[in-house]
Amino acid sequence: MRHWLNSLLMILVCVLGSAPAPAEPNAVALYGEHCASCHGADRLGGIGPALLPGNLRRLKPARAGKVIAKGRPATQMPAFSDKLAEDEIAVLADYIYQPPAVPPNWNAADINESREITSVSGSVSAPTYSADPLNLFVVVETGDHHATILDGDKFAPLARFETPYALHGGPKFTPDGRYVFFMSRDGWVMKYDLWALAVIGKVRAGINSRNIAISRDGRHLAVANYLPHTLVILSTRDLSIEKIFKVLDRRGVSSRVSAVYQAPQRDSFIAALKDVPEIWEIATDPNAPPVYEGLVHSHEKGMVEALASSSGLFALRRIETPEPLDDFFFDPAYRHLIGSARDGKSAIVVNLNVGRDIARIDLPGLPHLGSGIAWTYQGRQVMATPHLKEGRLTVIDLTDWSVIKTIETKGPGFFLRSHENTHYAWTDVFFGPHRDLMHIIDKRSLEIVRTLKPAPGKTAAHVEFDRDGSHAILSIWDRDGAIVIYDAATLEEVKRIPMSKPSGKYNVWNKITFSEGTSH
Ligand code: DHE
Repeated sequence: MRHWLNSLLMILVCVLGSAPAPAEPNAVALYGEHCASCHGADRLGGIGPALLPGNLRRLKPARAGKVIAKGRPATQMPAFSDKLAEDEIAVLADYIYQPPAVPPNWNAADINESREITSVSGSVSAPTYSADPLNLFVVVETGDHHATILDGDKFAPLARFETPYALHGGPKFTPDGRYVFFMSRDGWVMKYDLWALAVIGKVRAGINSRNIAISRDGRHLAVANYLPHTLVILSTRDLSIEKIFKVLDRRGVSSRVSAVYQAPQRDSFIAALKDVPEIWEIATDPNAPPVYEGLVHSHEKGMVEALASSSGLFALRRIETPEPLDDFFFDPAYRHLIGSARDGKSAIVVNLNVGRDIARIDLPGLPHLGSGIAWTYQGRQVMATPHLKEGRLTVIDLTDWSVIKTIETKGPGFFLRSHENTHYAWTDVFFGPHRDLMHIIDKRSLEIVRTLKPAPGKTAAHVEFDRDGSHAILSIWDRDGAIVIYDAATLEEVKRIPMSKPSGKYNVWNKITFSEGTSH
């Protein structure tokens, strides 16, 4: 009997073992059939965003599966749950986080081919509305990838238009305040005419980009890229390429560019490099004096070149630092910068004139120096920075780099804002259970004097003042969000306008005059 049963079991094991296994869904084929038409056969993006690991860093893999299944409301991303089985969705969600077999490139030909320009100089000779063109706000709404132009006196929208997907960083304005440039994380740069209230054109300058900076004279726009490792300079006139820097340090090591900034007093761009211990300064003055670099190792040519030098427009000066530095704060004279050290616990002060580091400041809790602002406190110039990992604001004396006060907050913050004409600085509590709070700090006492809760349960973030500093505008960071306008002196709410996740807002006057209370 036992023998008979064993034989039966053997037969069953053989039959089951030889049954064909269900076919594994093929990610490449599924991608080609369902995704490539919008996101590009090479995953570099098309109507939809690029689907590469670097571009997806802010989307958790578990969430990616949900987006494929359910789509994204208010975008062109449809739901696939009726077309694809669960395992097919899982395979696709995994596939888009795999690096492509060949690292994608984006060269001058790709940039040129992407360029679309409708009109170079704009179609009007004066603003087409009666509002003060220098007191407009540009509000970036990342909820549905639009921007709103707001009259800064009446707080009434003048125009609303579609932007490239996932804008990041502040838009940059020409010195006369007429044109504004936006950048998306997928590398698209868009030019908009604030007089005609019309899009002028766009170009894709990279695959995964960080931010843009405009030169002091408003002629050149620098684009910082993670992918490829380039810093691209465009003409602001027609978005054509002026120069592409392949980013290699003196030893020939390639690097991503974390960010690029305008240094107005120096007439230059300053770039933070992510992977190498160098800061780059690029002249935007056509008469810039020569920069001698000494012996330079040329990785590409495999040799040492003697006394490399450059002068004039786009001359490159390299400042070596003890370690790669990120996320810069500049003092108001642009003589020094403070950059975050790798350990997330300290910052390094670099004197840009002499070209070397001069101090290290203990700043535990990952300071967000890019959001730092400066003002005068008891006759001294100070700056304050929020921290991304700890609930505090640190106030630093800009004359001796000492920490003069730590202000405890209800949680880690992201942005900090003020204006020359107000005694208050506004800082959010971006992360954690208190993300719906906004602290108001008196710049004279360095104390929190009021805490607002504009929309319970919803993140309150990013404040910008109007031209004369009499009003502060705050964002309710939600798809079903709003901007809330406050009287900057009484701290009372004046108006609320519904918007779709208004991530940041930017006042033309404060930007073009480099107001000390705002980002530049
Ligand atoms: Fe930003 C500005 C870097 C995540 C919203 N952010 C900047 C700038 C840099 C930077 C270098 C300055 C650029 C400029 O204005 O020219 N940001 C980084 C990061 O390294 C970080 C931490 C990780 C990353 O994913 O890149 C990061 N940033 C975010 C977000 O998650 C935010 C909150 C939402 C989003 O839209 O991505 C965000 N960053 C912003 C905003 C600004 C910004 C709104 C412009 C601030 C300003 O007032 O000028």
